[in-house]
Formats: sequence, C-alpha cells, structure tokens
Amino acid sequence: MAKDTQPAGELLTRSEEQVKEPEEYRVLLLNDDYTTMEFVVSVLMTVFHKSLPDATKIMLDVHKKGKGMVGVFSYDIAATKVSQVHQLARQNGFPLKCTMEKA
Ligand code: TYC
Repeated sequence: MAKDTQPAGELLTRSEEQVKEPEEYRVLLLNDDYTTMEFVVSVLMTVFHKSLPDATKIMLDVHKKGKGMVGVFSYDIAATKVSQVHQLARQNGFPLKCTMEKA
C-alpha cells in the first residue's frame, strides 16, 4: 500500500522490501613488501582501535596470507577508515593498501 493512501489512525507498517537494513562493508588490509610491520600494527591500533596483541595477530595474518579482514562497518565508516589508512601510509611513505567490499 502506498504511504499516502494509509488510512488515518492505522499503524504505519512497511513491507519487508521497504525496510532496508543498513548495508555493511568488510575492510581489508593488503600485504606488500615495503610497509613495515610496526607501521601496520600502529595503523591497526590508531584507526581501528585494536589492542597491541590483536593488531599484531591481524598484521601477521595479512603478511602470511596476502590480505585479511580488519572489521565490518557501515559504508561511511568503512570509507573513512580506508581513506585514513591511505592518508597515514602516504604521509609516512608506505604503499600500504586497504580496500572495502560489501559484507
Ligand atoms: N609484508 C610486510 C613486511 O614484511 C609487512 C606487512 C604486513 C605489510 C601487512 C602490509 O598489510 C600489511 N615488512
């Protein structure tokens, strides 16, 4: 039923199709041969608020496997974090790459 034809006094309900869950995005970190392990750990701690043990674990996982997931966020938060990682990496002369994909 169209919204503007809803009878007065009736509870406004939406069909399942109309209710959009907020879309989530995985943020991934990519390995490279030039970014230092220390820098990756510091990025994970500052941008993603990881503890030192968690940041170290994620960094080593990415180092070994080529890429790895850092977290799942709304589109805007994910895009901001990707951009923060790239900005920090550029400022420090590292080619570190970070991407996002629909979860
Ligand atoms: N492979 C890098 C090195 O040996 C470390 C590294 C880990 C770089 C994770 C990027 O996303 C990365 N110095």
